[in-house]
Amino acid sequence: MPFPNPFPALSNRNDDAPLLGSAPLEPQLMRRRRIFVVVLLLMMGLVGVCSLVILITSGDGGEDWTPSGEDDDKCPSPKEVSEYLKARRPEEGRPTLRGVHEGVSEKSFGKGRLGAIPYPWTKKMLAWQRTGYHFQPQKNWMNDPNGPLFYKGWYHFFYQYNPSGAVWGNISWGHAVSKDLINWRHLPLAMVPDQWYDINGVWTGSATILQDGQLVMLYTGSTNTSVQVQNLAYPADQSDPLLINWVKYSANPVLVPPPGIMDHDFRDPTTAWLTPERKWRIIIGSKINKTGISLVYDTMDFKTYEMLDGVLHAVPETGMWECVDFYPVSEVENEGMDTSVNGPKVKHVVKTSLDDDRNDYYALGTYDSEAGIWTPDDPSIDVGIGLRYDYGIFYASKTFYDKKLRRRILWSWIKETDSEKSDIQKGWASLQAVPRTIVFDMKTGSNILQWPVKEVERLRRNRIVFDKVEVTAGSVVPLDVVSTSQLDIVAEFKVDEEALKRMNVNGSDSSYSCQKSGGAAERGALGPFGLLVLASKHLIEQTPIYFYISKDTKGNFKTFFCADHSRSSQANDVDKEIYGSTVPVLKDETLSMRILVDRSIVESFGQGGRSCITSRVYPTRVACEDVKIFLFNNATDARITASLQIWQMSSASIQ
Ligand code: DQQ
Repeated sequence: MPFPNPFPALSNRNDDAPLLGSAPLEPQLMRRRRIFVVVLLLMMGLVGVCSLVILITSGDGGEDWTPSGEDDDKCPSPKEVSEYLKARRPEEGRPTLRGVHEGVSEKSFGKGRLGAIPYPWTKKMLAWQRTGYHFQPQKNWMNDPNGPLFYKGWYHFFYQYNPSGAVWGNISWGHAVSKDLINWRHLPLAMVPDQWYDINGVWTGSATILQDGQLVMLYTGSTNTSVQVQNLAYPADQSDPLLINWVKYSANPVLVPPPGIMDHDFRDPTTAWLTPERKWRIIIGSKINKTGISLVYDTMDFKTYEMLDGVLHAVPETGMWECVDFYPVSEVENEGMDTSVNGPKVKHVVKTSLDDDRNDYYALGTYDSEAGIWTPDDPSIDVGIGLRYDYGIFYASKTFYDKKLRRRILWSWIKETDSEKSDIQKGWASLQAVPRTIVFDMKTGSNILQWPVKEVERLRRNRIVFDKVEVTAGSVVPLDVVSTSQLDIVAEFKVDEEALKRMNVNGSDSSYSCQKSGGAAERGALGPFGLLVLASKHLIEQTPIYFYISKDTKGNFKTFFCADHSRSSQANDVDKEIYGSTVPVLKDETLSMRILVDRSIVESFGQGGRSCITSRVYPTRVACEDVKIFLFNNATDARITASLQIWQMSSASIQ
C-alpha cells in the first residue's frame, strides 16, 4: 500500500504551470499579470523601506551603537554623547522579557533605568568592561553555576550557557576546568538541549560523588512542552579526569512534578546527602501559592525516587524557590564539611534564590538527620526574609565541598545590569563571582563568613601600604596608586573616639538604610566614610564603598556597609541603585573592608565577609582616562583614620 500523502492540498501543485519557453499567455491574462507584478513590486519596496527604517532606528541585535564618525578606539566626548542621545527615540530602550514565559525568573535586567536610551559604547569601552580574573566564557550569555566539584585533581565548573548569543536561551551546560579555581581552561559543552525532556533547556543541576567515587549529575530539563522535570546524567568515562563526555540516562526523566505542583515550579535539584539509613536525599525548589518550599526525595540509585511527606522547609510569602542549597558548617572549626556530615557542633545552612526579587537568602539552623527536620535558629530571619549572601548583584549561587583543601566553596552568577542591547553589542553577558570560602562566624554565632578563595592572592602584585591616613570630616583624599582597574584592597578604619561619644542619643539616624538613603552624598554625624573606586579624575564617575554608623533611640550603634552605584556611570540605561545592609561589629573590633576591583566588577567584603556587596558597574570614562582611588569621609562630625594595603592584580589565564 502506498504511504498516504500528509499534505494532499499541496500535492502536484506545479503540474499545470507553464514551462519556460512554452506557448504565450492570452493578452488579457498578460495585462492582469503585469498589473499584479507592479503592485507586488511596489508593496515589496514599501516593506523594504519600512524594514530599513526600523533597522536603522531600532538598534536591534548587535547593531553598532557608536555615534557616526566616532573612532571605535576612543571614548566619545560628553558633547558627542549628548548629541547622539538627543537623536534617539525613547522606545529604543524598551527591555525584552527573557525566561518568564518559560517559567524561570526574568533573565534580562528589567527594572529601574531600562527604558532609557542605550549609551553609545565604543569597542574600546566595552573591551575595558571584560574582567581580568573573574570566570567568564569567551563570548555569549552565561547564568547559574552548575554542578561544581573537585574530581581526580581538577576543579570542574559547569554553567548555564547560550552557545548562540548574548541573551538567555538555548540553555546548554558550558564546562571548564582548573587546578586552582582562578586559572581556567574551557572545554567543549558538557550537555546541550537535544532530548524531548530537555529540548527547551538543560537547566540548573548539582553533582554528587558517590561513596565509591563515581559521579552523578542531576539537572532540570525543560521539556518539549515546557514542563520542568529532573534528569540524570553521568560521565561517559569515569576515569577521565577532564570529564569531557556526558551521557544522559536512557530512562530520563527520573522525576516529574508531583501532584499539586505546577509544571513551571519544579527545578534545580541539590547535591545529595546520605541519610542515617544510607539513602541519598535531595531537595528541589518549588512553591505552593506564594509559599516557597523545598520538596524532599530519597533514592538509592538516582534512577528511582521516593517523595517524602512534607518539605525540608517552607516560608510563606517568599514565592518560588530556585537553586536551593543545603549544607553543614562547623561551629568550632574553620574547615568545610562534606554535604553528608552532621553531628554535635554542626549547623546547617538552607539557601534559596528567590525568583520574586532575584536575591540569594540563607538561614542557619539545626538539622535532625534522624527525623529529617531542619529548624532555623531564629525564625524572624528565616530563609528568604532575613540574611542574604550578598546585598548587591549575586544570584543562583551554589556551593560544593572541596575535599582537596577541606573547604566549602560558593559560586555565584553576577548578572548584567545594563541594557540587553549593550550586551548584544559587546557579545557577552554575565560572569561568575570569584569563588568564596564559606565558614560559620564563630564570633557572632549568627551568620556565615564569605571570603575570596586564597588562590586569588597569587595574582597580587606591587603592594602599596598607606598607614594611618587621616581623613577629616567632609574631605576626600586621593591615594597615590598606579592607574589600574584590577586591584585587591584591604582597608581598616578607626573612628575618632570623641565623635562616637559626642553622637547624640536622639536616634535621628535610627531609620537609616543603605537603599533608602541618599547614598555616599547623604551626610550623617558618623558617616558615610570609605573608598571611592573606579573614579575618574574629576570624580564625575565613582563607586563609593562605605560604612555608615547610626545610633538608635536606645543608644546602640548600628553599622551599615553600603555600595552606591548612582554615580558609577554616566550612561543612563544602567542600574544606579544603592546597595547594602547592616553589618555586625563586635566590641573592640575595627571596621574593615576588602574590595576586589576587576574592571566592571567590584566585590566588597565588610567585617571579614559578614556582609558582602557585588557591584556590576559600567563606567564610561575610565576606559580612556586614569583610574583613581580616593578615601572619603562625608561625616559631619568625625575624623577617620584609615590604614590600607593595595595590590595591583594580574589577570588570570582563562583560555
Ligand atoms: N536558571 C535556570 C533554572 C534556574 C534559574 C535556567 C535561576 O534552572 O531556576 O537557566 O537563574
